[in-house]
Amino acid sequence: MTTPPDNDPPAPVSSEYVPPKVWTWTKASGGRFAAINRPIAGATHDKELPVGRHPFQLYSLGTPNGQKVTIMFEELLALGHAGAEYDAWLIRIGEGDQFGSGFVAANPNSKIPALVDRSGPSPVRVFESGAILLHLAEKFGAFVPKDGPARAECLSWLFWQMGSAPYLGGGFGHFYAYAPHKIEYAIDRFAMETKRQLDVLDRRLSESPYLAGPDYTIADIAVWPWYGGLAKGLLYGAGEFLAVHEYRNVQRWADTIGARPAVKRGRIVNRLQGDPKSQLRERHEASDFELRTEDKLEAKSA
Ligand SMILES: N[C@@H](CCC(=O)N[C@@H](CS)C(=O)NCC(=O)O)C(=O)O
Repeated sequence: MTTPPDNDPPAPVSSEYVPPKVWTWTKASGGRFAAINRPIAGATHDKELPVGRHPFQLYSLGTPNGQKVTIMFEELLALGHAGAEYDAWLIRIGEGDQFGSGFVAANPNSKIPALVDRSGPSPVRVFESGAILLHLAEKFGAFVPKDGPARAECLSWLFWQMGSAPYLGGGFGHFYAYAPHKIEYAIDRFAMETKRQLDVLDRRLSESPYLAGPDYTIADIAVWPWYGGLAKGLLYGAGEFLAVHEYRNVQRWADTIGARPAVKRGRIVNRLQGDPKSQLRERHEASDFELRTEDKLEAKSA
């Protein structure tokens, strides 16, 4: 038997999937999101987006990516920026709302969150949660340092989140919680990367109260819904598996941010899961927080 040279790929095990020459979309991939996954972009149906009376129109869902933006709006309003009033419309991604023509015009990538800024002479679309946070931070001069090393640090952590969270959500979360089969190789690979990312955060937060330094910024607002949720055992039921309690500095930071009143409000907007008392399906007025979904449903059916 000859030893293969180092650069040869390992020989496939006989039961292994052998990719064809050209991939084709012949069957649903299985798993939790099989019904909405497709290999082509663009709209599947005509549907205009509703427009409310506030300067900002947000089309979203209360997932970690959606929460970033509603937390940002609630923080801006809490700071006294009345110009940050917003309508938060519910986009049900499980039902394909993200493929309606109006949504695709707001975000050609067909993913929540999508924002239409109507505060100026003509509407401006903004998509990708990081771009939305930066757009709002610059517009209101809040939650982003103006210049210098502090700004560079803030943007570095903001973009760290954009690059890192797909390994947590699309990688670890998908294979640990949603894939139709448990594949050890995939879970192992992404658990390792997720723990490495938690350690990156933990080390940074051992030297600094917030990610960008002494102040709470859009970097924290972007990272908290993903990694704060993970640290508190709220994502994928994976707290014990990943031993999240070991990341003490992430725990401290997650608790501090979670206690902010604006965060408590923002995280329940457009939410469809969990305790009905902590779901505010759409937000059009500040007073909507006083009357949660369950109470509204009861009031309607009475
Ligand atoms: N990088 C994007 C990610 C957005 C994203 O993945 N959104 C998901 C929900 S959390 C979505 O809309 N998925 C619908 C789909 O893939 O069809 C951002 O930060 O805005």
